Amino acid sequence: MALTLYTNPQSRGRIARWMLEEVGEPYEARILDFGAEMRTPEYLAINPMAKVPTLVHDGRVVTEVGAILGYLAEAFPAAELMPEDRAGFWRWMFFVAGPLEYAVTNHSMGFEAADVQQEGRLGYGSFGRVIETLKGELSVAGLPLRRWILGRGPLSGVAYRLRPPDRHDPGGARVPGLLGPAQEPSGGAQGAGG
Ligand SMILES: N[C@@H](CCC(=O)N[C@@H](CS)C(=O)NCC(=O)O)C(=O)O
Repeated sequence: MALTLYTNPQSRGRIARWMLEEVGEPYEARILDFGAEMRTPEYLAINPMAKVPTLVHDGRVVTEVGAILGYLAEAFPAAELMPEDRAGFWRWMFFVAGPLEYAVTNHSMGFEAADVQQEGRLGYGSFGRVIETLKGELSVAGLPLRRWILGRGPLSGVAYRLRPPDRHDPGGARVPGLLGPAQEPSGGAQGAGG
């Protein structure tokens, strides 16, 4: 069994690395610098997107953070990283990898849909609605996403876009307006806070 993660500490790769730590199996982390090291013929043969992270497990390549997280959760069931609620797991995993990822990225670059027609064409609609959807899910005790982020149950990579600080990157950025990692809102189950 061989697990290799191509990554960079200042990248989404730290999300995959966090998940690997949760899996608990030995793995090799190959740190690639941005730029030339991600564009060598050897690395492009593994990931033609020239991006990190890339996981290689026994010769099989998995790219895309969400896919890596889902793959690891399924490949290592003993780590109990995939909750019984598969519907919630996949729903929120794809929500984070799709709408949340691109809403936050576009927002950070100053791009917003000009009108309701453009919102209709964007898979995430609007940044505001994405954040409100996430806040709504986090604010209701017992719902899967909130439990995975804040609760004591199995830690799930579905929280990955929140980028909690960890020992690989203590300064991880957070989605604005959401709770930080592992903090219960004051008043317990009542709200996601600001
Ligand atoms: N959709 C990819 C995004 C990966 C990605 O954008 N990685 C960035 C770092 S966070 C990267 O490798 N950038 C290097 C470059 O484009 O030169 C995923 O989810 O894994």
